[in-house]
Amino acid sequence: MKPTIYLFSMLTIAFLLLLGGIGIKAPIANEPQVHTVTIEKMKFIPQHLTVHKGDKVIWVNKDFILHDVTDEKNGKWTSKPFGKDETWSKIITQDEEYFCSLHKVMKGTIKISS
Ligand SMILES: [Cu+2]
Repeated sequence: MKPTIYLFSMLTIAFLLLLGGIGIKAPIANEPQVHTVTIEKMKFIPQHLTVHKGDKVIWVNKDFILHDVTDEKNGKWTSKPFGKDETWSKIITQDEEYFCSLHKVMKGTIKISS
């Protein structure tokens, strides 16, 4: 290999590595976030949550009794009951109003921020 070709190859590789490095470190603007709602003392905390479309919400049950997370408007989705220290998650693509179908006073909302 001629020295000039060798040098050019090394520079190209270095440049590609640099690009790769930048690519890994650069924050991805629309990377989905994960939000946690704690279920404690018969409440969803926070009760009202704002997320970006495509974010994931994880509900964590800290009570000793079973709870669920159910679509309040038309019952389109439900977590089914889950117990202490168990979790359930959902990808949020629209505004949601939910409740615990076992304890209907427990309510929460999720709003998509624009
Ligand atoms: Cu409940």
